[in-house]
Amino acid sequence: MKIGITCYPTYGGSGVVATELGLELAERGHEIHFISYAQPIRLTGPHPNIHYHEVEVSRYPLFDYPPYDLALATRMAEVSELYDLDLLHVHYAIPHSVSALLARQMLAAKPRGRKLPFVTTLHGTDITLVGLDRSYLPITRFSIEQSDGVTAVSSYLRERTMRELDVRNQIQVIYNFVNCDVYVHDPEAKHRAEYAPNGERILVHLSNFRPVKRVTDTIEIFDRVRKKIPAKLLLIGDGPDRSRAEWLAVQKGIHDDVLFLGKQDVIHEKLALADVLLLPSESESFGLAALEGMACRVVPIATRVGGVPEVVEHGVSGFLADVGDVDTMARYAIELLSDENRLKEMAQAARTVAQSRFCASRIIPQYEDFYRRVLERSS
Ligand code: GMT
Repeated sequence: MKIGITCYPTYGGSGVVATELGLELAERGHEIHFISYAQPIRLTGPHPNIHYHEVEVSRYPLFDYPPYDLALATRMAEVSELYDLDLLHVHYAIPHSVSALLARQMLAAKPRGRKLPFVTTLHGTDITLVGLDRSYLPITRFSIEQSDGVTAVSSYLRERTMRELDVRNQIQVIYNFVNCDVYVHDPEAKHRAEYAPNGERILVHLSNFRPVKRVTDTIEIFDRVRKKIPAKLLLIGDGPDRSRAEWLAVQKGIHDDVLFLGKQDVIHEKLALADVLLLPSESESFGLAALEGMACRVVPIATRVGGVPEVVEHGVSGFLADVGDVDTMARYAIELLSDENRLKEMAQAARTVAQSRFCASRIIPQYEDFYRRVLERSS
C-alpha cells in the first residue's frame, strides 16, 4: 500500500508511534509518505520506502495565526495525487483529521473525482484535554465521525471518546507497540558505570515534561528512594516543567544524583541501563514510556490512570498507585530495589508482557488489516 502519515514530528508519544509505524510498514514493503512541518524526530537515516514531504506555512503580516491546517490539507492532497496514495493515516485528531477531511474533499471534487480515505488514530490529549475544550469539541467530533476508520490506543481512550464526544462511528482499539528486537535489556550494561560509577541503582523517567507528567513527583519519589538506597535518576526529555524539576532537585540537595539528559535520539540505549521507570502522570491514555521500559526489562512504577492498567499489571509486571501518592510509589521502588530476586522476576514479567502483547510483529498486522478493510469499504 501507499500510505501518507501525518503526525506531530517533535517529541511526544503520538509522533513516536506514527514514526515507528511508518518505519515498520516500510520494512514490510509498503511505501510511506510522511507529511508534516518537520521531519519526525525518530526518522533517522534514509530508507528506500520512506519519503518525507514538508509542509510550508506562509507567514504574512495579516496572519496572526498562520493557517497550518490549510497548508497541511493542500500538501496532503498534492502528495496523494502525485504519488497516487491509497490512504492517509493521521495521528492525533487535532488538526490532522480536519486537514485530511479537506484533502479528501479536494480530491473528490476533481474532474475525475478520486477517492482518498483517511484513518484517524486517537492518542490521548487530543480527546482528554484538547478535544473537550468547547472551542475544539464540535470540529473534533465532526472530523472523527467523517474519518473512514478510527483507532484508539487503548480501550480506556475508546470508551472515553465514545462517552464524552458522543461519536457514533466504530472505534477500533489497536494498542501501541514496541520493537522487541531493538528495545532489549543490555546484559553487559556497558554504559551503566558512566551514570552509576559506584554500582548505584538507576531509576529513569522519560517524558515531554508537560504538567500532565508530574515530573516533580518523580523528584519527590527519587528523594525518598535515595534516602534508603544509593541511586541515580536519569531524566530523559525536555519541556515546560524541566526547570521546576531542576529547582526541586537543587532544593532537596540531590541534584548530583539527578541527571537531566535532555532530548535523546536513541532512547532504548538509555532505558536499558535502568532498573525502574517512574511514570507518575496525572493522565495517560496508554503510557508508551512504560511499555518501552518494560521491553528493556525496566520495571514501571506508574499511576493507576487511563489506559496504564491495560499495559501494567500491578504487582506482576510493575506497580500502580494513585496520582500524587509519592510515598507509596517510593515504597514500591525501595522494596523492589532491595530484593534482587523480586526485581529480576518482575523485570522478566515486564519483558514477557511487552513481547507477548505489544510487540511490533503482533500490532503492525492489525494496522495492515485495518487499512485493507477501510480500502475495501471505500472502493
Ligand atoms: O498527550 C500527550 O502527552 C501527548 C500524546 C502525544 O501525542 O505524544 O501522548 C499520548 O499518546 C501516547 C502515544 O499513543 C500515549 O502513550 C500517551 O499515554 C498519551 N498521553 C496522554 O494521554 C497524556
